[in-house]
Amino acid sequence: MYKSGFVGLVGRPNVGKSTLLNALIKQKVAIVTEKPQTTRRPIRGILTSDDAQIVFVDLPGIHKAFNALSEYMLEAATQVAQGSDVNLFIVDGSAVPPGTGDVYTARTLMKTGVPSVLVMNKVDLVPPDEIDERLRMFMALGDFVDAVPVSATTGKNLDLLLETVKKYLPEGPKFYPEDMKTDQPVSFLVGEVIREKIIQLTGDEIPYSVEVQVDFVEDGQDITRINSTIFVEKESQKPIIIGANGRMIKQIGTLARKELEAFLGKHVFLGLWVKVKENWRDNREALRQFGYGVE
Ligand SMILES: Nc1nc2c(ncn2[C@@H]2O[C@H](COP(=O)(O)OP(=O)(O)O)[C@@H](O)[C@H]2O)c(=O)[nH]1
Ligand SMILES: [Mg+2]
Repeated sequence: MYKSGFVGLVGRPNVGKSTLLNALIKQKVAIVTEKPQTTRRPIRGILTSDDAQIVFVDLPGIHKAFNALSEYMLEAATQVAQGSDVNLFIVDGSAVPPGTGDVYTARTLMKTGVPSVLVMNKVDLVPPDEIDERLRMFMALGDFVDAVPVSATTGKNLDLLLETVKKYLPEGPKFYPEDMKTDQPVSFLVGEVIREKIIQLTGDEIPYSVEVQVDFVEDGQDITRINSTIFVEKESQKPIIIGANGRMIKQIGTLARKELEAFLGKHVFLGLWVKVKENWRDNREALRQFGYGVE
């Protein structure tokens, strides 16, 4: 019997959802940073094996909304969780006791009625003799069908997690070709890689204010030409992205280009531009233009 289905990765920001997705798929399909709320849209990663095709959906972290963008993020996460076949409730095992963010997320998950598996991530940071007790603390937050302690960074128990997920998947066909690991278009991945470098290289104020739009990806014989625009919210943020003598934007461009060259297997010419879109995170029209499906 072949099984298939959609599995939501649900949890508060920064518990390691995107890291876990990349580890399960064995390819970077979602960007990872030390800062919370990096993932803004659902990202699908596809894992095909002899007995199942699992479509993992990395979701924005569940947290209270504070602007139009975070309203979109919360709504997208909740909607996907409602439509999944199985949800993974991902928590950070190194952060106990569970916080209000975990409680709120667990409650949101329980309301979906979809079977939820507790996944306690970052066990590489947990003393072995405390694992069971911490699992119990998180189990108490809801009615979970199973619990698996894992480490997305060391790979511990990821096989066990896959076996557990398969138990709860329905019988079904392959939805995607076997060799497909994500259904995101290349241009989306390009924008995300650039955004990741900006988040990693700039200070506290910038990461959340940045949106990256890819203007074109032109695939030539030996070189891929990419033009991309970085949007910030205020004029005063432009010089931070550009840096003294253009050093910051150069560094962003170099790191992004190297990663994209490795991914595409080709030379990349990357043109970056910086523009201001006033207060875009609270501007529904701007959000729509940027492709966030806000009503
Ligand atoms: N020690 C440890 N760190 C992890 C693990 N998984 C993720 N992280 C780190 O936690 C941070 C947040 O990860 P990310 O995947 O972006 O979290 P997300 O916001 O839930 O998607 C990053 O700095 C990761 O490197 C893990 O299993 N062990
Ligand atoms: Mg993420």
